[in-house]
Amino acid sequence: MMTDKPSVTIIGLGSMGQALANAYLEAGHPTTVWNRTAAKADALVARGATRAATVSDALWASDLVVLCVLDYAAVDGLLAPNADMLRGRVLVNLTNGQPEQARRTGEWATAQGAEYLDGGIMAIPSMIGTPEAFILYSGSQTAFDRYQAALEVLAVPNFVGTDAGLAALNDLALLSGMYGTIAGARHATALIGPERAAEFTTSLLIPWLQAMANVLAPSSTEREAGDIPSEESPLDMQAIALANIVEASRSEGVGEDLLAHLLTPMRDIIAAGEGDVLTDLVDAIGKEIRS
Ligand code: FVH
Repeated sequence: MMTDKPSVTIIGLGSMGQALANAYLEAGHPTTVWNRTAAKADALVARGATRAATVSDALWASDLVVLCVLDYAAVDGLLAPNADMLRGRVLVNLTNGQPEQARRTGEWATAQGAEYLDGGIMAIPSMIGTPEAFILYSGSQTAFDRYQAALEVLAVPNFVGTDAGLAALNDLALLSGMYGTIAGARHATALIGPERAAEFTTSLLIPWLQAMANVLAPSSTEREAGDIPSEESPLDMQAIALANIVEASRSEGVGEDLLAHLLTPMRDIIAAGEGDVLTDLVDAIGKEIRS
Protein backbone atom coordinates (compact mmCIF):
# COMPACT_ATOMS: atom_id res chain seq x y z
CA MET A 1 0.00 0.00 0.00
CA MET A 2 1.50 3.38 -1.05
CA THR A 3 0.81 6.23 1.37
CA ASP A 4 2.54 9.38 2.53
CA LYS A 5 1.29 8.77 6.07
CA PRO A 6 4.06 7.81 8.47
CA SER A 7 4.44 4.22 9.56
CA VAL A 8 3.65 3.61 13.18
CA THR A 9 4.43 0.78 15.57
CA ILE A 10 2.17 -0.03 18.50
CA ILE A 11 3.70 -2.06 21.33
CA GLY A 12 1.10 -3.34 23.79
CA LEU A 13 -2.26 -4.58 22.57
CA GLY A 14 -4.40 -4.52 25.68
CA SER A 15 -7.78 -2.87 25.38
CA MET A 16 -6.19 0.56 24.89
CA GLY A 17 -3.40 -0.59 22.53
CA GLN A 18 -5.98 -2.37 20.35
CA ALA A 19 -7.99 0.85 20.08
CA LEU A 20 -4.86 2.84 19.18
CA ALA A 21 -3.82 0.33 16.51
CA ASN A 22 -7.33 0.21 15.05
CA ALA A 23 -7.38 4.01 14.81
CA TYR A 24 -4.13 4.00 12.80
CA LEU A 25 -5.35 1.23 10.51
CA GLU A 26 -8.61 3.11 9.97
CA ALA A 27 -6.66 6.28 9.09
CA GLY A 28 -4.50 4.42 6.57
CA HIS A 29 -1.15 4.46 8.41
CA PRO A 30 1.11 1.46 7.78
CA THR A 31 0.86 -0.14 11.23
CA THR A 32 3.14 -2.68 12.89
CA VAL A 33 2.02 -4.32 16.12
CA TRP A 34 3.60 -6.38 18.87
CA ASN A 35 2.14 -7.84 22.06
CA ARG A 36 3.53 -10.20 24.69
CA THR A 37 0.53 -12.48 24.13
CA ALA A 38 0.85 -12.72 20.37
CA ALA A 39 -2.74 -13.86 19.70
CA LYS A 40 -4.01 -10.39 20.65
CA ALA A 41 -2.57 -9.16 17.35
CA ASP A 42 -4.58 -11.60 15.20
CA ALA A 43 -7.62 -9.40 14.51
CA LEU A 44 -5.41 -6.39 13.77
CA VAL A 45 -3.28 -8.43 11.35
CA ALA A 46 -6.50 -9.56 9.63
CA ARG A 47 -7.33 -5.86 9.16
CA GLY A 48 -3.96 -5.10 7.58
CA ALA A 49 -1.48 -4.62 10.42
CA THR A 50 1.98 -6.16 10.22
CA ARG A 51 2.87 -8.51 13.06
CA ALA A 52 6.35 -8.02 14.52
CA ALA A 53 7.89 -11.22 15.81
CA THR A 54 9.95 -9.46 18.46
CA VAL A 55 10.12 -6.10 20.25
CA SER A 56 13.32 -5.45 18.35
CA ASP A 57 11.52 -5.98 15.01
CA ALA A 58 8.70 -3.72 16.18
CA LEU A 59 11.13 -0.90 17.03
CA TRP A 60 12.93 -1.36 13.71
CA ALA A 61 9.72 -1.14 11.66
CA SER A 62 8.74 2.51 12.26
CA ASP A 63 10.28 5.83 13.24
CA LEU A 64 7.17 6.54 15.31
CA VAL A 65 6.72 4.01 18.12
CA VAL A 66 3.76 4.11 20.50
CA LEU A 67 4.09 2.13 23.70
CA CYS A 68 0.98 1.40 25.78
CA VAL A 69 1.38 -1.31 28.40
CA LEU A 70 0.23 -1.89 31.95
CA ASP A 71 2.92 -0.09 33.92
CA TYR A 72 6.52 1.12 33.96
CA ALA A 73 7.86 -2.25 35.07
CA ALA A 74 6.58 -3.58 31.74
CA VAL A 75 7.99 -0.54 29.88
CA ASP A 76 11.44 -1.11 31.39
CA GLY A 77 11.30 -4.84 30.71
CA LEU A 78 10.51 -4.23 27.03
CA LEU A 79 12.89 -1.35 26.32
CA ALA A 80 16.03 -2.16 28.32
CA PRO A 81 17.01 -5.28 26.31
CA ASN A 82 16.36 -3.36 23.06
CA ALA A 83 18.14 -0.10 23.83
CA ASP A 84 20.26 -0.31 20.66
CA MET A 85 17.09 -0.18 18.51
CA LEU A 86 15.94 3.20 19.86
CA ARG A 87 18.35 5.49 17.99
CA GLY A 88 16.45 7.78 15.62
CA ARG A 89 13.05 6.73 16.91
CA VAL A 90 10.35 8.93 18.39
CA LEU A 91 9.12 6.99 21.40
CA VAL A 92 5.61 7.94 22.54
CA ASN A 93 4.93 6.29 25.88
CA LEU A 94 1.21 6.31 26.71
CA THR A 95 1.56 4.03 29.73
CA ASN A 96 0.08 5.44 32.93
CA GLY A 97 2.72 6.34 35.49
CA GLN A 98 4.19 8.90 37.86
CA PRO A 99 6.00 12.08 36.75
CA GLU A 100 9.37 10.79 37.99
CA GLN A 101 8.96 7.53 36.07
CA ALA A 102 8.25 9.52 32.91
CA ARG A 103 11.28 11.78 33.45
CA ARG A 104 13.55 8.83 34.12
CA THR A 105 12.36 6.96 31.03
CA GLY A 106 12.65 10.13 28.94
CA GLU A 107 16.24 10.73 30.06
CA TRP A 108 17.15 7.11 29.44
CA ALA A 109 15.52 6.98 25.98
CA THR A 110 17.16 10.27 24.99
CA ALA A 111 20.54 8.87 26.06
CA GLN A 112 19.90 5.97 23.64
CA GLY A 113 19.40 8.47 20.78
CA ALA A 114 15.58 8.54 20.75
CA GLU A 115 13.27 11.51 21.08
CA TYR A 116 10.79 10.98 23.90
CA LEU A 117 7.19 12.02 24.35
CA ASP A 118 5.26 10.96 27.38
CA GLY A 119 1.49 10.89 27.19
CA GLY A 120 -1.57 10.68 29.37
CA ILE A 121 -4.65 9.33 27.63
CA MET A 122 -7.79 11.09 28.79
CA ALA A 123 -10.21 8.63 27.24
CA ILE A 124 -11.41 5.08 27.47
CA PRO A 125 -10.71 2.77 24.50
CA SER A 126 -14.09 3.27 22.79
CA MET A 127 -13.47 7.05 22.76
CA ILE A 128 -10.21 6.79 20.79
CA GLY A 129 -10.53 8.62 17.47
CA THR A 130 -13.54 10.65 18.64
CA PRO A 131 -13.49 14.43 19.28
CA GLU A 132 -14.15 13.87 23.01
CA ALA A 133 -10.85 12.04 23.52
CA PHE A 134 -7.73 14.03 24.33
CA ILE A 135 -4.17 13.03 25.09
CA LEU A 136 -1.74 15.12 27.13
CA TYR A 137 1.86 15.09 25.86
CA SER A 138 5.12 16.32 27.36
CA GLY A 139 8.77 15.98 26.45
CA SER A 140 10.30 16.67 23.05
CA GLN A 141 8.56 19.64 21.43
CA THR A 142 10.25 18.90 18.08
CA ALA A 143 8.94 15.30 18.10
CA PHE A 144 5.46 16.56 18.97
CA ASP A 145 5.52 19.14 16.16
CA ARG A 146 6.81 16.60 13.63
CA TYR A 147 4.16 14.01 14.43
CA GLN A 148 1.26 16.17 15.53
CA ALA A 149 -0.89 15.15 12.54
CA ALA A 150 -0.27 11.47 13.27
CA LEU A 151 -1.07 11.98 16.97
CA GLU A 152 -4.36 13.64 16.00
CA VAL A 153 -5.52 10.28 14.64
CA LEU A 154 -5.80 9.01 18.23
CA ALA A 155 -7.29 11.98 20.03
CA VAL A 156 -7.01 15.74 20.32
CA PRO A 157 -3.33 16.23 21.26
CA ASN A 158 -2.50 18.72 24.03
CA PHE A 159 1.21 19.48 24.55
CA VAL A 160 1.68 20.57 28.18
CA GLY A 161 5.45 21.22 28.30
CA THR A 162 8.99 20.04 27.67
CA ASP A 163 9.37 18.56 31.17
CA ALA A 164 8.60 14.91 30.36
CA GLY A 165 6.83 14.48 33.72
CA LEU A 166 4.12 17.05 33.06
CA ALA A 167 1.75 14.84 31.07
CA ALA A 168 1.75 12.25 33.87
CA LEU A 169 1.28 14.95 36.50
CA ASN A 170 -1.71 16.44 34.67
CA ASP A 171 -3.10 12.97 33.92
CA LEU A 172 -2.95 11.93 37.59
CA ALA A 173 -4.47 15.25 38.67
CA LEU A 174 -7.40 14.80 36.29
CA LEU A 175 -7.87 11.20 37.40
CA SER A 176 -7.81 12.38 41.02
CA GLY A 177 -10.72 14.72 40.24
CA MET A 178 -12.52 11.86 38.52
CA TYR A 179 -12.05 9.39 41.38
CA GLY A 180 -13.17 12.02 43.91
CA THR A 181 -16.30 12.64 41.85
CA ILE A 182 -16.97 8.91 41.54
CA ALA A 183 -16.56 8.49 45.31
CA GLY A 184 -19.00 11.35 45.98
CA ALA A 185 -21.46 9.93 43.46
CA ARG A 186 -21.25 6.49 45.06
CA HIS A 187 -21.97 8.04 48.44
CA ALA A 188 -24.99 9.81 46.92
CA THR A 189 -26.43 6.66 45.36
CA ALA A 190 -25.75 4.66 48.54
CA LEU A 191 -27.99 7.14 50.37
CA ILE A 192 -30.68 6.83 47.70
CA GLY A 193 -30.57 3.03 47.65
CA PRO A 194 -30.08 0.48 44.87
CA GLU A 195 -33.63 0.53 43.49
CA ARG A 196 -33.61 4.23 42.57
CA ALA A 197 -29.86 4.70 42.03
CA ALA A 198 -29.85 4.48 38.21
CA GLU A 199 -32.78 6.82 37.66
CA PHE A 200 -31.51 9.22 40.35
CA THR A 201 -28.08 9.36 38.70
CA THR A 202 -29.44 10.16 35.25
CA SER A 203 -32.21 12.55 36.10
CA LEU A 204 -30.79 14.35 39.14
CA LEU A 205 -27.15 13.69 40.01
CA ILE A 206 -25.50 14.27 36.63
CA PRO A 207 -27.42 17.52 35.91
CA TRP A 208 -26.65 18.72 39.47
CA LEU A 209 -22.92 18.05 39.20
CA GLN A 210 -22.78 19.70 35.78
CA ALA A 211 -24.60 22.76 37.09
CA MET A 212 -22.20 23.05 40.04
CA ALA A 213 -18.97 22.57 38.07
CA ASN A 214 -18.10 26.28 38.25
CA VAL A 215 -17.61 26.02 42.01
CA LEU A 216 -14.30 24.33 41.18
CA ALA A 217 -12.78 27.49 39.68
CA PRO A 218 -9.60 28.15 41.69
CA SER A 219 -10.22 31.76 42.73
CA SER A 220 -13.33 33.49 43.96
CA THR A 221 -12.96 36.04 41.13
CA GLU A 222 -13.15 33.26 38.55
CA ARG A 223 -16.05 31.64 40.36
CA GLU A 224 -17.95 34.90 40.32
CA ALA A 225 -17.22 35.20 36.60
CA GLY A 226 -18.90 31.80 36.37
CA ASP A 227 -22.04 33.31 37.91
CA ILE A 228 -21.82 31.78 41.35
CA PRO A 229 -22.51 34.69 43.68
CA SER A 230 -20.67 33.84 46.91
CA GLU A 231 -23.16 35.46 49.27
CA GLU A 232 -25.86 33.00 48.21
CA SER A 233 -24.17 30.08 49.98
CA PRO A 234 -23.16 31.13 53.50
CA LEU A 235 -20.78 28.68 55.12
CA ASP A 236 -22.62 28.33 58.43
CA MET A 237 -25.69 27.16 56.48
CA GLN A 238 -23.48 24.73 54.52
CA ALA A 239 -21.99 23.36 57.77
CA ILE A 240 -25.48 22.42 58.98
CA ALA A 241 -26.28 20.72 55.65
CA LEU A 242 -23.01 18.80 55.77
CA ALA A 243 -23.65 17.71 59.36
CA ASN A 244 -27.10 16.55 58.22
CA ILE A 245 -25.54 14.45 55.45
CA VAL A 246 -23.17 12.85 57.95
CA GLU A 247 -26.01 12.12 60.41
CA ALA A 248 -28.32 10.80 57.67
CA SER A 249 -25.53 8.59 56.34
CA ARG A 250 -25.02 7.20 59.83
CA SER A 251 -28.70 6.39 60.30
CA GLU A 252 -28.98 4.91 56.78
CA GLY A 253 -25.98 2.68 57.41
CA VAL A 254 -23.89 4.44 54.74
CA GLY A 255 -20.19 5.05 55.48
CA GLU A 256 -19.71 8.66 56.62
CA ASP A 257 -15.93 8.99 56.33
CA LEU A 258 -15.86 10.51 52.86
CA LEU A 259 -17.67 13.67 53.97
CA ALA A 260 -17.24 13.74 57.75
CA HIS A 261 -13.62 14.87 57.42
CA LEU A 262 -14.83 18.09 55.74
CA LEU A 263 -16.77 19.14 58.83
CA THR A 264 -13.66 19.97 60.87
CA PRO A 265 -12.04 22.39 58.36
CA MET A 266 -15.44 23.91 57.70
CA ARG A 267 -16.08 24.59 61.39
CA ASP A 268 -12.50 25.82 61.82
CA ILE A 269 -12.97 28.39 59.05
CA ILE A 270 -16.24 29.59 60.55
CA ALA A 271 -14.76 29.78 64.08
CA ALA A 272 -11.68 31.66 62.89
CA GLY A 273 -13.81 34.07 60.89
CA GLU A 274 -11.66 33.23 57.87
CA GLY A 275 -14.49 32.79 55.46
CA ASP A 276 -18.20 32.69 55.29
CA VAL A 277 -19.13 31.14 51.97
CA LEU A 278 -18.96 27.68 50.44
CA THR A 279 -16.24 28.77 48.07
CA ASP A 280 -13.99 29.61 51.04
CA LEU A 281 -14.25 25.95 51.99
CA VAL A 282 -13.10 24.97 48.50
CA ASP A 283 -10.04 27.21 49.00
CA ALA A 284 -9.43 25.81 52.52
CA ILE A 285 -9.59 22.21 51.31
CA GLY A 286 -7.17 23.10 48.53
CA LYS A 287 -4.72 24.58 51.05
CA GLU A 288 -5.08 21.62 53.45
CA ILE A 289 -4.38 19.06 50.72
CA ARG A 290 -1.34 21.06 49.55
CA SER A 291 0.19 21.30 53.06
N1 FVH B 1 -8.30 1.13 29.34
C1 FVH B 1 -8.53 2.32 29.86
O1 FVH B 1 -9.66 2.70 30.09
C2 FVH B 1 -7.40 3.25 30.27
C3 FVH B 1 -7.62 4.64 29.73
C4 FVH B 1 -6.52 5.61 30.04
C5 FVH B 1 -5.14 5.02 29.77
N2 FVH B 1 -5.02 3.70 30.36
C6 FVH B 1 -3.64 3.21 30.44
O2 FVH B 1 -3.24 2.53 29.23
C7 FVH B 1 -2.29 1.51 29.58
C8 FVH B 1 -2.77 0.19 29.00
O3 FVH B 1 -4.06 -0.06 29.48
P1 FVH B 1 -4.98 -1.20 28.86
O4 FVH B 1 -6.39 -0.78 29.09
O5 FVH B 1 -4.58 -1.51 27.49
O6 FVH B 1 -4.61 -2.40 29.85
P2 FVH B 1 -4.79 -3.98 29.63
O7 FVH B 1 -5.94 -4.28 28.76
O8 FVH B 1 -4.75 -4.58 30.97
O9 FVH B 1 -3.48 -4.40 28.80
C9 FVH B 1 -2.20 -4.36 29.39
C10 FVH B 1 -1.16 -4.50 28.32
O10 FVH B 1 0.13 -4.49 28.94
C11 FVH B 1 0.83 -5.70 28.55
N3 FVH B 1 1.73 -6.09 29.59
C12 FVH B 1 1.48 -6.19 30.91
N4 FVH B 1 2.59 -6.58 31.57
C13 FVH B 1 3.55 -6.77 30.63
C14 FVH B 1 4.91 -7.18 30.68
N5 FVH B 1 5.53 -7.46 31.84
N6 FVH B 1 5.59 -7.25 29.53
C15 FVH B 1 5.01 -6.95 28.34
N7 FVH B 1 3.71 -6.54 28.22
C16 FVH B 1 3.00 -6.46 29.37
C17 FVH B 1 -0.29 -6.69 28.31
O11 FVH B 1 0.23 -7.77 27.56
P3 FVH B 1 -0.53 -9.21 27.56
O12 FVH B 1 -1.00 -9.46 28.98
O13 FVH B 1 -1.69 -9.06 26.61
O14 FVH B 1 0.48 -10.18 27.11
C18 FVH B 1 -1.29 -5.83 27.55
O15 FVH B 1 -0.88 -5.65 26.22
C19 FVH B 1 -2.22 1.46 31.11
O16 FVH B 1 -1.08 2.15 31.54
C20 FVH B 1 -3.47 2.19 31.55
O17 FVH B 1 -3.37 2.81 32.81
C21 FVH B 1 -6.02 2.75 29.89
